Amino acid sequence: MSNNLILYNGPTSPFGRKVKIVSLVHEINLEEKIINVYGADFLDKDNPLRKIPTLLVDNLPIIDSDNICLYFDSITKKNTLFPKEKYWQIMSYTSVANGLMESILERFMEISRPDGEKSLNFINKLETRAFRSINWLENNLKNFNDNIFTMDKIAIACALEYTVFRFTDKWQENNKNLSIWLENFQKNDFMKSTIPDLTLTPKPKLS
Ligand SMILES: N[C@@H](CCC(=O)N[C@@H](CS)C(=O)NCC(=O)O)C(=O)O
Repeated sequence: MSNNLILYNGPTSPFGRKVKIVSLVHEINLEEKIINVYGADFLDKDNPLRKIPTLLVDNLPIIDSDNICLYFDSITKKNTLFPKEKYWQIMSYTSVANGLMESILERFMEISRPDGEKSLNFINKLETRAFRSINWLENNLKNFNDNIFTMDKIAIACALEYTVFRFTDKWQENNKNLSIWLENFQKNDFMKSTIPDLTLTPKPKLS
């Protein structure tokens, strides 16, 4: 008998998009509940971090997008997105993509603060880290620009698109190869069907 899967997700989360894409690619049957995480007290008993995505497998919570992707990969009959020969590289590139998402998300939270509470130093640090990560991806493109379909590619594409949605597309001028790579990757149906609806952005809870 198969498990009952409930995925708590948000309308614009890049971490949630990554998980959603893996569920589509792996044809995982689940019930997705789009919630406003900033008011989701009910989530605390399963995930004390109160973050999305959170997956419930029957009563077992799986916390953090990477763990959820690995779980889906472990139950699918499709090809793995984490082939053994490239495992550590895939995990590390996925972590860079996650860090880029985090920088852009934190920057958005910081600029949403009222004047007087924002830290320009912190915003600068996050922007510098984001551009440094994108340049690094451009410089290391040959390591993930191959014909094997792996997890890092999904994470990198979600992170770059999120950067464009929430911050800037300026990086595309200086990172032409990465930009072309993204343009091609965006043609996948799973990218088109998961474009976030930014009009549904929940108002972040800043304290
Ligand atoms: N490391 C986590 C990060 C998830 C995350 O930061 N989710 C954000 C939405 S994009 C969230 O739930 N934020 C709620 C909050 O910080 O209060 C993962 O990979 O799942």
